[in-house]
Amino acid sequence: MPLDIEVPEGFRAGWVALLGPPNAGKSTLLNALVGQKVAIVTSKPQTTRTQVTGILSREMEQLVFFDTPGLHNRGGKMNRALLQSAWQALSGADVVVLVLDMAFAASRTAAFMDEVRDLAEPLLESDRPLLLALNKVDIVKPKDALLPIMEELADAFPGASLYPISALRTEGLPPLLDGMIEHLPESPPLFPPDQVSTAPMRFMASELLREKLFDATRQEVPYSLAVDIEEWFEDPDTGRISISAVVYVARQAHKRIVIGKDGRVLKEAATKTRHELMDMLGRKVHLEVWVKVKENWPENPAMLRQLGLG
Ligand SMILES: Nc1nc2c(ncn2[C@@H]2O[C@H](COP(=O)(O)OP(=O)(O)OP(=O)(O)O)[C@@H](O)[C@H]2O)c(=O)[nH]1
Ligand SMILES: [Mg+2]
Repeated sequence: MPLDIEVPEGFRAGWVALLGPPNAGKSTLLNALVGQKVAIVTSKPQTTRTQVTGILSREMEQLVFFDTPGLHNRGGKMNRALLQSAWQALSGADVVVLVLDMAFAASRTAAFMDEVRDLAEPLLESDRPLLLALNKVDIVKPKDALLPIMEELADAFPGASLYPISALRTEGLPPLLDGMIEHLPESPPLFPPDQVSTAPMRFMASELLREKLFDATRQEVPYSLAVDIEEWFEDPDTGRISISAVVYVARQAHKRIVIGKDGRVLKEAATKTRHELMDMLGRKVHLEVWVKVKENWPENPAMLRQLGLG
């Protein structure tokens, strides 16, 4: 629903879906476009698990971005739920931006093109305006390695515009933004101009803690982690926020890894999360974290629903 406020003639507002393979840099791009952190980023694939929104308000435009879980073809109940959430973003979008990892494309072109061709059909069928964000060009050497790949992409996505960018270094973003804006409908803003995300702080807190633990653990452990905020209390006198979080893991052995020797892994993750939250909220934060084993939760539909993943 557009907001009922006065705006200049010709104001545009709409929804932009950021889609792409795992680890392509979708969340990094979202944060770069919005100008602050609204989505968590790690070096591991399959970090994002839900549709995350970020809002960019400018003088004449408002862009509402959906960041989505990476598109891939691996099984499992949780993975299926993640894929569904990514493809859902397509139906509500005015423009679709397919984010691709050019460093991967340059080093393993055949594997890259196979992955990308699988995405072409549903994207072209959706009939939405499609832009290709060719990400991570900062680490492609030599630069002319990009040219043959760009030709193959232009063949695979007839009609799509190509934008070489570096989300990490915020390079090449203005032309990409202009490309998105071209396809937005004339509309008043959809959200108040000072709002950067639709996600509540509670969700942000759980995501930040998951990001720190995702980074600190290896192999299957990060994928068996989920964070639930059980309590959020704001002291009306002091303004201090007390948060109680539960980290769910799928096995007893994972619990030991997440806690770490003398509790060090968990303590460090909680401390980093607390500091980042205090910066975001401008308040004192007290954070208490528990780790619980929920056997095989990623295959448990009730648990997936409780965590907002089903
Ligand atoms: N060199 C370089 N690295 C980048 C760039 N953009 C993202 N990265 C890195 O790529 C990794 C994955 O970034 P994310 O933003 O989490 O990727 P994603 O597409 O959201 O991944 P999923 O949520 O797992 O699907 C991180 O280590 C980022 O720092 C870029 O432009 N250049
Ligand atoms: Mg992501």
